[in-house]
Amino acid sequence: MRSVFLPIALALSMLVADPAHAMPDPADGERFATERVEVAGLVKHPQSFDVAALEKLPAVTLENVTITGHNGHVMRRIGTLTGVKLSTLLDAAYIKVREPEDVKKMAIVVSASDGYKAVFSWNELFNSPAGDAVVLGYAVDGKAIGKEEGRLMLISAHDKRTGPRHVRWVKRVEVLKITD
Ligand SMILES: Nc1nc2c(c(=O)[nH]1)N[C@H]1C(S)=C(S)[C@@H](COP(=O)(O)O)O[C@H]1N2
Ligand SMILES: [Mo]
Repeated sequence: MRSVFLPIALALSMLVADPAHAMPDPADGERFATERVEVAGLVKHPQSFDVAALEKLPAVTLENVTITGHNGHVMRRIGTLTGVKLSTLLDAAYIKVREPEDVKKMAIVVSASDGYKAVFSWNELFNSPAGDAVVLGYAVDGKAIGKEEGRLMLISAHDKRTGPRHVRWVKRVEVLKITD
């Protein structure tokens, strides 16, 4: 008996520990899919970009991206993700910098339409190799991303665990300056 129930109990406890691990069901896709991303906060040109506008910016393609959960297990493998570096998007909106000291205190918050959020720092995006792999994607394997996680999805491919900063249904990118 134990040999049957132990694996089931373990599997259930993992689900309870992180319910967000499962791919969303199609109804969530209908509710949360986004067509455009708004770039806001400390930028000179706040604006929103739909897929067509994003396609006009310099594109990058990440290859063989693995989505791993917070405890390291592989959840999914993506052949290619095509999109725009988050730094390129922020350059298009032009971050407001009054003095060089400002950027050290800047945080970039990527929010999804279901309330999910991931945070980056200015130095991480613009002054570290990690930033080269932070991509707002609009195509997976050369095809538009479906409603179940698109149409806009962000990945930080050089993270040790890529799940936590894999953001489905991206809606907003906001530049903040941390003040104390
Ligand atoms: N918008 C949104 N993105 C999200 C989540 C979420 O709940 N909402 N869950 C995250 C978590 S906890 C993980 S581990 C990965 C899971 O990626 P997958 O659904 O591609 O396996 O997505 C992340 N992205
Ligand atoms: Mo997760």
